[in-house]
Amino acid sequence: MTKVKERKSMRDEVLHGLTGPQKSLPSKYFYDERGSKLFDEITELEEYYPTRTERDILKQNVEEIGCHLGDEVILIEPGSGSSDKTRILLKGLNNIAGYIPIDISGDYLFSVASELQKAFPEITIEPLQADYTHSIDLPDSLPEGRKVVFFPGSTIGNFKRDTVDRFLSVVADIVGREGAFLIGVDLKKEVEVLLAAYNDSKGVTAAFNKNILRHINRELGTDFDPDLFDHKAIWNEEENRIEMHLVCKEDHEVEVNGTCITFREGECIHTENSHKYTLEEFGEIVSPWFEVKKVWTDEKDWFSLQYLEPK
Ligand code: AVJ
Repeated sequence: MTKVKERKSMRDEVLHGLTGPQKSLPSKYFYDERGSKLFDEITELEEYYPTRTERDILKQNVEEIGCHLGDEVILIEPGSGSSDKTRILLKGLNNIAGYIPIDISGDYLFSVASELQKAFPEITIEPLQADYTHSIDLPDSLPEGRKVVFFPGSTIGNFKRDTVDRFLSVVADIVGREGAFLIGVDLKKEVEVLLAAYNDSKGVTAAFNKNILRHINRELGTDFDPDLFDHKAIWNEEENRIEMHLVCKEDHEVEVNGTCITFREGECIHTENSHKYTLEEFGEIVSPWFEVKKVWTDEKDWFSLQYLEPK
């Protein structure tokens, strides 16, 4: 039942994206099983600084982070995936009473949650399968405590401005007046560093980018040839973001659910945005809902972990 609904919406989104004046595909479709593995590989690349930098910031400041979070914390993580960075908090702090990982991919979510429950028997772990971009309905049976949303990875950088605003208001809503928001935000830096992070020398990011076509082929029965496209990552100066595109290498056509899509040589499919902020810009963006109370960064100021409280 759900599967049919998901398929239909993927087909609609793909068709919508490929029939506009600038072809595009939603970046969430990078992440099938192979895509998630390729992303894990990206996080281990020398050029891809965000993951290791954020992990170091968490490790080096875990005690201070704990002081800001308070006494009895219910940690809520939208898009929890492997809960990798969260383990640093669960291990390093003794004030976490509950952990609610939220993810769209149920099987993975429940297996990670049961593994975590074994590793941290004193913490109440209640996984929630949901698409957090729409809204978040927390279970009624939550343990008592201060609700803190944890959103690492600078995933907020992938959202368009209206989605950022919607997400911030959802977070403000679920944490309530007494809650808090702990978020990882990638910062502006030299363009060369940014470009290398999204166009690595081993070609892992290129494979990751092209995988979106393989994923769509498998789900929708289409016949995209990933070899007819090149990976491209650019810095868009006006929009303050890295953009990933797939550049068509020769004229061809692909049928999507009865609609023929024409590709011209040199034409691009826009597959991802990754916005980079200054601390000032980010503070401005969250200001209708949150006040930035504390910022931790690395010594190069490449990445930030920010502690926010509702206004
Ligand atoms: C995990 C979505 C934040 O934008 O840096 C990595 C995804 N794309 N390399 C990012 C990604 C290309 C990543 N996010």
